Amino acid sequence: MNLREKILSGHRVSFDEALSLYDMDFFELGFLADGIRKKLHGKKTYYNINRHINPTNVCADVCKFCAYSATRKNPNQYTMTHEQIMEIVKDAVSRDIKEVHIVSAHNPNTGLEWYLDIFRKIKTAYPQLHVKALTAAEVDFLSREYGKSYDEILDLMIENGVDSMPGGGAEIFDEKVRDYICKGKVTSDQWLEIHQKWHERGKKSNVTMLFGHVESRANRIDHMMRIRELQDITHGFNCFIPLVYQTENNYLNIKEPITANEVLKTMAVSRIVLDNVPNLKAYWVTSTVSLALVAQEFGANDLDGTIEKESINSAAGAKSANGVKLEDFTALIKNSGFIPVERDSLYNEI
Ligand code: V47
Repeated sequence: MNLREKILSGHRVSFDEALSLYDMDFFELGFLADGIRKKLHGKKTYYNINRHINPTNVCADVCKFCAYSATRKNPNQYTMTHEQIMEIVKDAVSRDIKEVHIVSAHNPNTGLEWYLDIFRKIKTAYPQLHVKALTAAEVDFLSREYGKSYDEILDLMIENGVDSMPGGGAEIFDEKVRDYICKGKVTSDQWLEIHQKWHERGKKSNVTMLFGHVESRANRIDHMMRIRELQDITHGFNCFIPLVYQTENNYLNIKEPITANEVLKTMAVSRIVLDNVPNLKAYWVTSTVSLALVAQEFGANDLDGTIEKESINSAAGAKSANGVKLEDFTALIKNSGFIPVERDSLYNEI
């Protein structure tokens, strides 16, 4: 059986086969990924109505790719009060927003309670609102900073109202690349361990991959393989999100942004490799809306959401600071030949 037949008949691909997909004819690769997408989701493209909140940019860690952290290139430090965060949430709820996605830098000055109490305050005021919060990188930071185990932090998150975990902080799992781009942050094994523990509590999460910087194609496949292996055990990842590296205002100094062709290939390869992760998100914030629409034909079935305010990727050059209008978003999906379907945070259709 050749690789094409193997994929068409639903067999799992090996590391070497996955790597060779990058050399396949571009449209053939797209066709194979699209076939898997169609089997799983037909022509539906999911989105949700969400609000990103990034409550502080003060960070104890130093990641070369990051333009958001206030410690170096960005001198404008901020830390929101809980009252300010609650104002944003109140406004979001009044406009029928279903999810808040709360991710912060690793601020050593706030205390553990500042990180956790806000979830309880949100849940108490708005029990129906889905709280997606704290990346595994933040969990690791809080555990180190406050002398608590991962188990203790994860239990505290649940007690305080966190519903699911976002997929940030995964970056690239290869240890050599990771050492170069974000030395000192949560390790790959720790990132996976934290998500495994979260899944063992019956909870769901997402998983990202930051690509288009110094990593090789083999590093990307290795990243996907490690996700596939854990997913076989826990089945806790809802969605894979390849994040296209944004080049501005950071210390990686990548001169040439990744090509659209390579982004689409990576989307398609991930749809084929991650046969046990149900959803593939084309995160328009980092890919641009236009490319995210094309990615729908290369395996992607989720375009994230309206976002409203975004600080991490827009600091590095993404045109996402003010989100997109819902009517525009759904019209774009329809006009590209797909069916926009609103979902909740756990991928139930609304
Ligand atoms: O982990 C930082 C990335 C991530 C840059 O789970 C950059 O639904 C590109 O994880 N260029 C945070 N990316 C965002 C994130 C996320 C986003 C949307 C949805 C979900 C989800 C998760 O942003 C970080 C890091 O990998 N990032 N700097 C940059 N220059």
